[in-house]
Amino acid sequence: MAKTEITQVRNSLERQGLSDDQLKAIFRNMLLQRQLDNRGFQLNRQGKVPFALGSEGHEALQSGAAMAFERGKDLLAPYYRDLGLALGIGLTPYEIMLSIFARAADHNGGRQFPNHYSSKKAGLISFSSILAAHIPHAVGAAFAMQYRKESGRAVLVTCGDGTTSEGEWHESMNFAAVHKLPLVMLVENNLWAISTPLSRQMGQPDIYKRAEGYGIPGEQFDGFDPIASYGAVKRALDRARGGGGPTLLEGVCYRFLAHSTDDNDMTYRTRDEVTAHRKDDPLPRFERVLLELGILGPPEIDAMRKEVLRETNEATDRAEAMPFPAASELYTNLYEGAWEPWQ
Ligand SMILES: Cc1ncc(C[n+]2csc(CCOP(=O)(O)OP(=O)(O)O)c2C)c(N)n1
Ligand SMILES: [Mg+2]
Repeated sequence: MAKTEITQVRNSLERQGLSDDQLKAIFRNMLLQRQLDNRGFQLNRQGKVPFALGSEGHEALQSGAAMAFERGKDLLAPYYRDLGLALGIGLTPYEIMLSIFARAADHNGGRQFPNHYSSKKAGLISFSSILAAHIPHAVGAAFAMQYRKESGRAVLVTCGDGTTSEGEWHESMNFAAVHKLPLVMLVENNLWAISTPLSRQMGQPDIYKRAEGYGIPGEQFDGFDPIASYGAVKRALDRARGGGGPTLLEGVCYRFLAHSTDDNDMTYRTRDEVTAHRKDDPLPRFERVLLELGILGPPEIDAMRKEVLRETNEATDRAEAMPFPAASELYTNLYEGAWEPWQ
């Protein structure tokens, strides 16, 4: 690794004020995210879950962003690829596994799509699979915070690059800008929207530049660097919490795996392209930074890896042993009272 990369985080200012413990927590989150990701794919191949989605390549972006989230105050309106954000704001591997296995004890009663987490306690808003549908909800939550004069709070809403082509995305950004809402729109630009590359998605590939059109601040950062992500999200959330209005952020990363277990990415992109991005894999890159800085040594990293695997195994076994929702619950939370649609 180039020496300059190390010196970038050597002093506390460039560490964006992150303590050693926070840097360790970020790395641990990244390891856990990748382990749980892999487990989802394994369970799918074993025929135990019908579907899994990976966030490989998004670990740095999400774990850094989660460190800027204030638990008990802020709200998170994520999208389906936000495993690291969910873990980073306090969801446990067991809660993640309950969602993947669609068990009754899941916060959505095992009735949501896998990877669509929610947690009232953690401030994680339940979201839809319909791209961008959650963004007006996030704007509504930010409007409520402003209306109720709840200063010191903000909404962090995320989406992928492809989702920025949706009408709701524009409408939400415009409304948030006009009303100076406490909102941070974090776009996780992984260069693909299933099989659609960025070049077929938009004429201007720098998504953050659209901020100027809304009259709000915009910032782009290296999504493979968790410290850069933390810094950008922290600045934007602080501004939003202090009444300074919304910000558009763009973290540039890469989707290393296929979109989900349901597609073969080799039908629309080349192995060479994926390999070229792999050399920037955020996990080994951040590990080298922590080793060079002396924040973690090889034995500690080894122990952390084992602990993360143990935690993943335990969460998998525990969730798998739980019951599915009862058939009698099929219409629960859908229809008022005891009304049954077939009557
Ligand atoms: C309105 C709508 N159109 C299409 C889809 C199908 N779909 C699901 S994910 C996806 C790609 C989204 O790409 P992006 O926003 O870049 O997020 P990424 O999956 O790359 O993280 C598409 C087209 C959908 N869920 N909703
Ligand atoms: Mg994408």
